[in-house]
Amino acid sequence: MSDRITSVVGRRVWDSRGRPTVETEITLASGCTGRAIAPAGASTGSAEAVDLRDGGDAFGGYDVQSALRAVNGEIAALLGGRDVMQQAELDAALISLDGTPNKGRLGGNALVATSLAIAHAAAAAQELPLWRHLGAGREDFFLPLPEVQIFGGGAHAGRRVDVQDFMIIAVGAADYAQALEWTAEVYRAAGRLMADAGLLAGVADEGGWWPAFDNNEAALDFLLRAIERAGYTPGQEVAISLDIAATDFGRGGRYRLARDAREIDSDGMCEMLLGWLARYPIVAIEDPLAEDDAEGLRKFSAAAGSGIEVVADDFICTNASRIAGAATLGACNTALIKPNQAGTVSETRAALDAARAAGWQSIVSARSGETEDVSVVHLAVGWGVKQLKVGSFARSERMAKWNEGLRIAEALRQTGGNLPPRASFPWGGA
Ligand code: 2PG
Ligand code: MG
Repeated sequence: MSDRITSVVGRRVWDSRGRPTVETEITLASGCTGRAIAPAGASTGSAEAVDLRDGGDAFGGYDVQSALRAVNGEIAALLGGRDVMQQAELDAALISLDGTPNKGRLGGNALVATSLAIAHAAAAAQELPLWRHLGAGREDFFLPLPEVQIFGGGAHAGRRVDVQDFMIIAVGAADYAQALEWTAEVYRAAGRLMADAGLLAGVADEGGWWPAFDNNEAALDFLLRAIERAGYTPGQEVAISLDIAATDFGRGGRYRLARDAREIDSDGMCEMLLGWLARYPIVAIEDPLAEDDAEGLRKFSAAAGSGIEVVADDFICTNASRIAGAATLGACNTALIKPNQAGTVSETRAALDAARAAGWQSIVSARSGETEDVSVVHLAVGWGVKQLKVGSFARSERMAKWNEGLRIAEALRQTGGNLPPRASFPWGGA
């Protein structure tokens, strides 16, 4: 089938941090529509597609009028009359229209909203949910295992602690719905512990509790206690995962730990993190070293071993050739997949394929600046990605995504939503 694009509209909407962002809405000859909203990161890798902002005084310089002009002008003219079913061809046309290596002319935000809107419109034209359209030809759908933030730190909490995401993964949950139930209990227990200790001070950017701790390890101790207080066995039922987001405080092999009031080198970082791996039930650790510290990432990955996920975010920026390079180097073993880092659906898919070709695990991820857009959940299910990271278990831009998974499980007629077998994860044991 084919269905022609009759209109492309870019409009300004607002994200979870109260900043402007780009929404693209595509209408087809059949009358079907598709729309998507660009998210935005706070701790960004330098090789990400450019999040085009206007600068100036309005809205802290974050306005997106130039990206919107691109959508409503050049991009609308390019896409008008084209067949919406040709995602790869349309993405390639968008990339060459932009003409820069980093999507800096039209804006990665303009492109990702448009590319995702094309996918939504194509799904609507077939009267399919997006996950089923993206997973065309597959029958073995499952839900991704949630990776959920309990304490938010780093750039998401005014650098109150250095580590950005203190997360849990309900590794022992029987299904997706149970993983959310266990997460809800741990999130609540963590809040109660904070209140008991007089440390409750609201939430950080992604909904995780504000990290009013004296140092990074205090956060880890609280997290462990929260898992126990909620009644789960740490490691067996609920494990810890971390996003160190080390690019934010490391450069040139030096790492400045503000809360611990010291500066350490790359080996010192490795040693500290390996100590945490030995003492806490951690199954995944993201960006343990900065994006400019390939050798540190290689050394850390070798020392951490294959039983834990060493997740690359800033180092690969959802880029297929960067993933291939990282795999050759032996740096990391898991790819964080963020559509707006790549800029189009096709490049996001290419990054996932590169990770799979390298034998890596993959995690689809949202950003710290989010909206009601739930496209990432559909990408994870449609493409058979085993894990999903969308921030904490609070605030509707996060809950919209966890809840969408429940609806998809129901559409699949799977009670609670099947999860990938435990043995298929690095920590699961073969
Ligand atoms: C990350 C994300 C999500 P940001 O670093 O993985 O936690 O943060 O969107 O700010 O880059
Ligand atoms: Mg990250």
